[in-house]
Amino acid sequence: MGLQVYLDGRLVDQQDAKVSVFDHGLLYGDGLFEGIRAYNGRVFRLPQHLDRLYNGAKALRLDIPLSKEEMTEALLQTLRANELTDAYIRMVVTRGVGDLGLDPRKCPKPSVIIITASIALYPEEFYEHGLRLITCSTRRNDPAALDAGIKSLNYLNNILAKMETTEAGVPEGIMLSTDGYVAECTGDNIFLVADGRLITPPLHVGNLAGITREAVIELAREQGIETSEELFRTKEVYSADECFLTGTAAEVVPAVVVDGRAIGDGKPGPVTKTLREAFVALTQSDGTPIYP
Ligand code: PXG
Repeated sequence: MGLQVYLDGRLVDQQDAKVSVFDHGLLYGDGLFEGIRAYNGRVFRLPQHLDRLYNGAKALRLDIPLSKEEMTEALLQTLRANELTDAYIRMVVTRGVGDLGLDPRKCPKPSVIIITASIALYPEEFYEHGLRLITCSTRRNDPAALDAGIKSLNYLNNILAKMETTEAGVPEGIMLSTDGYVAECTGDNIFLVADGRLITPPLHVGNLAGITREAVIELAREQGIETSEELFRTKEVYSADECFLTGTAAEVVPAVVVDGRAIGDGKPGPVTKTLREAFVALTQSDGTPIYP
C-alpha cells in the first residue's frame, strides 16, 4: 500500500488519486492551495493556514464543501493513515468539474485534495552558509489584477521567476512589484536587518501573507527587535546588514549574496541566527496535535 491521499471525502492510494481533465483547477488554474508542515506530531499554525485558504476561497467565490473543523479532521486523519509525525502537507481546493467554458457556475462541486508526504529538508549548508539570490526580471502579480495574497493555482509568474534562478544557478530569487519595490521571493517572504531594525515589505506591495513571516514578526517583537513593514528597493537589500527568507519549507534561511553583492560581511548574521533558533523552537512546541 502506498501513500494515502485524501480526495473528496475518501482516502485513496496515491496511484488512484486522480482528478478529471474537466476540473477547472487544471483547465484554468481555478483553485487554491496551501503548503503546511507538521513537526514532532503537531501541525504548525493550522488555523492560520485554514484562514488564508478560506479567505482566498471567499475572494474567488468558491464554496469549500467542508467546514474548517471538518477540514482539520480530514487532514489529521490523512496524517494518521500515513503514520506521519513530521510532514509536508499540500492542501488543494479546485473549482471542480465543469465544461470547457470559463463559467464556474458549471462546476457544481469543488474538489478537496490533501496530500501528506515526508518532508525533503533543505541542505544544511543553506542554513550554515546562506543562500545566493538574484533579482528576477519576472515581476510579481500586480495586485490590481490579482491579489497576490490569494494562494491560487496560478503560479506561472513565480514559476517563470524560478526558472530564472535555476538558470543563474541559485536556489531563490527576489521578485519585484510592477513599480520596482521588493515584494518577496518565488516561494518565500524576505526580511532585511538594517541599523538593528528588522524590515519586511508590507502586504500592499503584492506578496503572500506568509504564515512564517507572521510568526517571525511576532518572535522578533517578543525579543525586543524593532520591526516594521516598509517598502524598499534592491539597493536597500544590497546595503542591508543581514537578509533572510521565510517560508514553510525554508523556515528561516539566511541570504548572503544578492545579485553578486555580499550582504553585510557575506555571512549569516546574528539577528538571523537568533530568529531562526526562536522559530525552530516554536515549531517544536506550537501546533495542532495529530495524535490526541
Ligand atoms: N511567498 C510565496 C509566493 C509563497 O508561495 C511564501 C511566500 C511563504 O509563505 P508561508 O506561509 O509558507 O510562510 C509562499 C509559500 C515550495 C513552495 O515548494 C513554497 C510555497 C508555495 C509553493 C511551493 O517551495 N511557499
